[in-house]
Amino acid sequence: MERYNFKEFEHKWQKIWEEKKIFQTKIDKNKKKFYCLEMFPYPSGKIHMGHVRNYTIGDVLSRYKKLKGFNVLHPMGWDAFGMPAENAARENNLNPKDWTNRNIETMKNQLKKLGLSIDWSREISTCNEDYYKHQQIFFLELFEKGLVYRKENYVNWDPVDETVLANEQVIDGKGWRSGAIVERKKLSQWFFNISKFSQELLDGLEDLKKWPNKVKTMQKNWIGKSFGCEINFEIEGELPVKNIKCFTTRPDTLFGFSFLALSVDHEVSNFYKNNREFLKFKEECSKTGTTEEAIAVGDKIGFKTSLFAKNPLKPDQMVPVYFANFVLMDYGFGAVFGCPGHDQRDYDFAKKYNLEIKTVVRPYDETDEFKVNKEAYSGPGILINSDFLNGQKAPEQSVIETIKILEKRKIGKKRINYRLKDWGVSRQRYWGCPIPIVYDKDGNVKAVPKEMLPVRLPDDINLSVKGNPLDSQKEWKEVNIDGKKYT
Ligand code: ANZ
Repeated sequence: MERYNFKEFEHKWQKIWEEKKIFQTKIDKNKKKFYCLEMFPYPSGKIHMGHVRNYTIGDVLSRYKKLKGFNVLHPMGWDAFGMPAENAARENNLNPKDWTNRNIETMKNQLKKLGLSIDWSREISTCNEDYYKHQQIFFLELFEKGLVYRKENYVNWDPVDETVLANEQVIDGKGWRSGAIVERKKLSQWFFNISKFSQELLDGLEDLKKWPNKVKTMQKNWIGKSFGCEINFEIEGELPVKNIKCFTTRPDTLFGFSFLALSVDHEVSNFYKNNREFLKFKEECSKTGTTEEAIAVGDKIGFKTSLFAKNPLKPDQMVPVYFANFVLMDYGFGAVFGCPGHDQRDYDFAKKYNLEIKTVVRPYDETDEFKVNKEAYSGPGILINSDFLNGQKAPEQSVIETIKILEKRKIGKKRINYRLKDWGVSRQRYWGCPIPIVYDKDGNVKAVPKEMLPVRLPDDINLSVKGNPLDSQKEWKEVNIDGKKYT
């Protein structure tokens, strides 16, 4: 069996590159077409077979296009910032920069040995300041246009890694890397205002003619457009709460209303912040996990408030207001009107707390005597037990008709909701691109002037402190802009 001599192999390739410079990208103006391939690995250590497989595909395409007379650009990028580098550096008593650059060197040498046609004169690394300077410029341009903003938001907090986790990184209520029980924490964070473009993103899917339908459907669901209305419910009880707004896609089921449910983070929770029972309940809720899937399959639990909500279409009916674990704070208004007959989550909740289950929609092939049994009925049909709405076709006709009535009576109005959320940029740790924003002594935000960019990460860092190592970098944190002090 033939054995490869890698040293010889590497040497041979290096010679070819150096002598003939065959992979230096030169643009030939006579060639009409331009073809670009790109790879962007995370420099985790050494390359593995997954890299080899994917990069071979790029290499084959690049060579093929070159032979076909295209101008080919085959660059290389390192996605080099991120927490794993910081954690690995901490474990190995190294600086994240050294750890990352060492990995880049190793992986680069391995890729060179493979003889891939990468143009190494076109190499970037996201942790180099000549790269992240542009990232900071982009950030400031978005900031100037109001497309990036700061707000307080509930986040999944990993108390061990001391960082924010995306919903996808919370598995069974625990941090995917540390295994610690994830807490919900309110933090002030920066957001990209991507939800402003929800409709545009949705429309843009139509232009992606060659994309598989499966992928387009996933994108569509991710954007998640819902047509419905907001309803302003009148509230009675011992607390100074007069109204609560809910978003609903099924206002036509209002005659089946039997409770109103709030997220544990809804502003009404402020009245319960010293209530031991409520705090215990809130803790219980955080154990369910924070993803929509976890909430959907988990037990539905509630905490009864002293408030009651009035049915806007049937003013003599008052229903109890609960906090419930299945209501999300960051969708609609963080409040839901419960209709157990026609929504399964509401059905499970009503069964557990012995609340009324009213049938207000019957399937087309049933009589008006139809009663939901064992599970909610969410299919199409005819409205029943709904006074002046009886006989309407649900949902296509009945939803629109009910919205008209609610609008006329000034109780609600038409609303389109998107599930797509603004993109939070979490920077609680050291090894990432510094956000080019500073604060004056009153906490007011100031953009770092572009001439002062890049805001460099300090090299000399003590990783053994708990939390964000940048917090203890006093000298680095304090800056003087136009004679004024900022941090
Ligand atoms: C009452 C109702 C009756 C509903 C019924 C459905 C069926 P999509 O389609 O995903 O937009 N909802 C509203 N805000 C919520 C929140 N913050 N957390 C959890 N659920 C929330 O879903 C819209 C429906 O999700 C809304 O319509 C509301 O329940 C619920 F027979 O209102 B519905």
